[in-house]
Amino acid sequence: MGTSRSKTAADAPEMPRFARHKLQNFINGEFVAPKSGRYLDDINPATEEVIAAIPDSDAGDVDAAVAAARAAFRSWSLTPADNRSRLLLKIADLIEKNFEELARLESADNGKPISLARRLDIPRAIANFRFFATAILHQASEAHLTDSTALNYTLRQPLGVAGLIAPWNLPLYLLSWKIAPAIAAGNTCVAKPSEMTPMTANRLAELLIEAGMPQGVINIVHGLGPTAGAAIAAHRDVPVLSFTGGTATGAKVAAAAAPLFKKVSLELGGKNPTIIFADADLEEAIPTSLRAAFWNQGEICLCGSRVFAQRPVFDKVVEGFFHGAKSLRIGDPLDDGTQIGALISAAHVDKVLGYVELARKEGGKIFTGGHRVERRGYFVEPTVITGLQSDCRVLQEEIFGPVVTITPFDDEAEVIAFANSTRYGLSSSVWTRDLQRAHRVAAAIESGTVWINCWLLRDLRVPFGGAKESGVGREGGFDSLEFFTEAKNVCVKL
Ligand code: TXE
Repeated sequence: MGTSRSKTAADAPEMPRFARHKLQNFINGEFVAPKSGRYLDDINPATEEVIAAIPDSDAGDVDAAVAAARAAFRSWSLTPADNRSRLLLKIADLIEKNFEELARLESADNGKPISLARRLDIPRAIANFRFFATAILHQASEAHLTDSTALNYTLRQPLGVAGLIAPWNLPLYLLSWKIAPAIAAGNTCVAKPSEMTPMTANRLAELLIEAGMPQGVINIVHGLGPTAGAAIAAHRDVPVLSFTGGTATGAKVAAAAAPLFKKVSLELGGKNPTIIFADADLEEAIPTSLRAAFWNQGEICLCGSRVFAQRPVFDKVVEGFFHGAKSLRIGDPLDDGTQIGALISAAHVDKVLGYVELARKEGGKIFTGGHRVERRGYFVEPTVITGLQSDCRVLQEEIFGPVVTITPFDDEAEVIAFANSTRYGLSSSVWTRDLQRAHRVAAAIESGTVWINCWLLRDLRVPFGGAKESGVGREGGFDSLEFFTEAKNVCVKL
């Protein structure tokens, strides 16, 4: 066992190299070993200990999973919506029943504070299954009457085997965001969690058996992106792909999918602006923007990592961030009171601290933070940087860690230009009491989501996705169900 991977600590040679859990792929309703017999280490980022061995799957394992999903497709796609709905609701109930265990697994695997796993990750996984279980009971299809000559109606049919590739930052939250609509719509699927965070996906597989999910409808293959992930993306019998991850990886997935004309949804990176106008309610704007910067150690694609504060309130905002960041409690993710946990890997710590170093070189002032925490595990202090120009690399590239920049602006036109200056366009927050300005700025910002006087208020019915290099396509609500189905027009001559 044990080829190491990027999450492995190069600086922890004394760690015991054993695995407490040996995970297997979940194919056709059974747990099976990878064909190669090879396994990877799964590391707890807060302790640097190996907590599991996971299959190092390759194209052969993906072939087996796709074959199982294909075999299950006809029967599942013909299963009445009401029956599919009941099974999804059962899965949601089982996640709820095992809530605390799943929250602990997520925290140990990802390094996130358990309080966050309890508040965000696991509730959202439950909500995803419940939402799509009930959404399919309320779908209507369109009809178009061509004068008195023909009636057209639209059939929305599932596509077959969906390939679902998820990242490590919100493991069960994002995996279930893909699995639930895919199977609710009548597809079967092959899902790959990130190799960094396989634990809750593995537990989900056990719960699928308990729920009585028919064999082959949901298959879970573990392994690395360039092998297992790439095999899913390029598989001829996978006509639809939903991917969440980095922009560079998204480009590879899109390239693999293009020659086969797959339907593709890509949710990619972000460099999201938080815009605080001078008339904003700072009592609300500062703590919420602080949360937007540092929740999940800044490892959420929707994090507001570029704060722009209008000049009259700039000092107040910087002061608020300074005190707020310093007061965040860094510690054992499994402690109830911890607010900042560990980053995902040693390599990611290096990447994040590399950007802090770059900020210094670019002329920035590290107001607070900027260091690795002196303790075992991949902990980095919440970091607040000022003094950088909007076009420098630190304000242009996704850092994906507990690092926020604060930049002053003079007027609306200037801040809109700052906000739109990156290649990303995922989300943004605008803080102002002026309603007309709020609507104006919302319309002018190039991003898939604009939050006015709030952050991360998510209604699962709304379209979700990115503009520019933050993604392609929209998911959420009926957008997800449309994505996971193909529209067919039936024209009947009258
Ligand atoms: O993600 P990857 P990584 C950003 C963030 C981070 C960077 C890289 O900036 O620092 O991306 O993170 C699978 N074909 N985000 O390397 O590689 C992989 O196994 C098919 C933003 O961890 O994008 C995993 O399951 N699949 C983000 C998934 O893709 C491949 C969340 C995501 O991994 C593959 C995470 C390939 N060639 C990181 N290569 C967000 N938008 O939420 C990898 N994978």
